[in-house]
Amino acid sequence: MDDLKAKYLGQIAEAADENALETIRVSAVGKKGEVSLKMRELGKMTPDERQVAGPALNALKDEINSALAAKKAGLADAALDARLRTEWLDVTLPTRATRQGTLHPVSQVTEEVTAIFAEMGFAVAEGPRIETDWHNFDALNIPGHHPARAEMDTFYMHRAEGDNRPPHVLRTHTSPVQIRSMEQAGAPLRVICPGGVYRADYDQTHTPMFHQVEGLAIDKNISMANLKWVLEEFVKAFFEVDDVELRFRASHFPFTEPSAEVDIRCSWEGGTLKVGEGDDWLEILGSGMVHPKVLEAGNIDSNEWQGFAFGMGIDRIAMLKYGIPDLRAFFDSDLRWLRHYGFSALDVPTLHGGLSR
Ligand code: 2NL
Repeated sequence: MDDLKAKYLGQIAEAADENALETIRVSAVGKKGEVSLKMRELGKMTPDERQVAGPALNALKDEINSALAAKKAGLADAALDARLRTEWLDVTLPTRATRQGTLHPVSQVTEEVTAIFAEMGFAVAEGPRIETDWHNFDALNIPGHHPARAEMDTFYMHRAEGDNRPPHVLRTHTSPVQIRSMEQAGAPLRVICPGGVYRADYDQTHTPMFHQVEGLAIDKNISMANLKWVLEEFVKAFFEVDDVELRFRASHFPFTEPSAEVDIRCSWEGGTLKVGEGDDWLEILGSGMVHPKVLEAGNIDSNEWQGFAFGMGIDRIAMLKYGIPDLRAFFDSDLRWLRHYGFSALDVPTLHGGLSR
């Protein structure tokens, strides 16, 4: 029995893995194992012999079983230790220096414009890109026969055969969002509406989808003077200059009366734009006092309330501010372009922290 004990405990100590342990268990204490066979021989012994051999065999079986269990636990611990040694991570290492992605200039400039107007109390409103013909045109004092509809190069949605209602359109400006804001919130109102718009036009300076931001302020006693101040504050903050000179040129839009196009004084010396100095003028936006018919379309009493409105191209002011030469590249999804002109997603534009860095 001492030989058996020495043999199996020795084998268990040497076992390299769980499979080896199982083989040892079967050959020692399994049904046909050496210890089990010895136990079967107990029946042939004399009672005196059995009295000695029985407890001794049981003790041997218990000892082998606990040695097996202890070795199994030891092997599992060693396996875990080995795994943990390969899975370490130095949490004090710096993060990777390569930027994985960048903010598109359109997103960056939208954030900048939003931060500036938010400071002046304007909320941001969004609306559907597929619009009713009424919200996109009629509500803005552009009736069915109006030449502005033809000029806009509108994309029309499909209507089923025999359905004679006017088709929906891809919005040609973000003005319909402001009509919806008037309908929903009423007066007084201060909103800006940035977003994508669509016109069937494609050349060096036009893409069939581009971005606009329009602004609307409605209150009692609002005048062109308020418009001028708001736009001056905007231009100074956006182009990050201390002083600008604005030039209002009389113009015409169906939705404003009077209407003005706004230019800013600038220079193009050496091919780069400088805002606020020089002898050139740069057109950056259109504006005016909201036409009474447009207020009425938004369910606002035009005898009690007035408003100013303005609109500008986000892509265009992004090109001007960041010196991006070709509009069409905005929508090519070229990774080299995106890495070159893109912005860090972590530098959120704020007026106090800086718009661009
Ligand atoms: C431009 C000119 C403009 C507006 C947009 C507007 C909106 C409402 C009422 C009245 Cl709801 N006006 N928007 C007004 C004047 C000009 O945009 O050149 N955009 C790129």
